[in-house]
Amino acid sequence: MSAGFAMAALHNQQLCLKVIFSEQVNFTTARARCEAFDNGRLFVSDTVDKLNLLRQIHDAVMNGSRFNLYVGMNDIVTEDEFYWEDGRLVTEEEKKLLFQPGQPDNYRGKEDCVMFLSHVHKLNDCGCSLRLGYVCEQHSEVSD
Ligand SMILES: [Ca+2]
Ligand SMILES: [Ca+2]
Repeated sequence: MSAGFAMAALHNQQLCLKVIFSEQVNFTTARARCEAFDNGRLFVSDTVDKLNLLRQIHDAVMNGSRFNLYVGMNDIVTEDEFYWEDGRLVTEEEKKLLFQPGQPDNYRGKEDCVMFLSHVHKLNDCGCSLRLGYVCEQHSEVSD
C-alpha cells in the first residue's frame, strides 16, 4: 500500500482509500493523481456502505472541516450514461441509491463529473472544472 492510504474492511472486501484535500484540483488532475499510485484510480463508490465508509474517513481526517470530493464516476462521453472508473456502466439502481434526490441533474447542461457531498454523504453530478478534493483507491483486480 502506498503512503497515506488507509485500509478498511467492508464485509469480505478490503478497501484501500486515500482522501486528499490538501489540494483542490479539477477532475482531470484528480484522476491523474489517483492513477499515479500503484493500482490507483478514483474511488469506485458503488454501494451505500462504501459511501458511509467514505463519510467516516472524511470525518476522521477533516477535523470538522468539510470538503466535497471527486469520486470515480462520470458521463463525459455520453450524457446521462455514467461509468465507474473500473469501466462498468452505472445502473439505474445504483443511481437511485447513491445520488442525492434530484441528482444527477446535469445542471445547466454542464455537469459530467461526480462528487461526494460530505454533508449528506450522497453523490451529485458537478462540473469537471470545479476544484475539489478527491478520493483514490488502490484496487487489486486487473482492469482493462
Ligand atoms: Ca452530465
Ligand atoms: Ca448536479
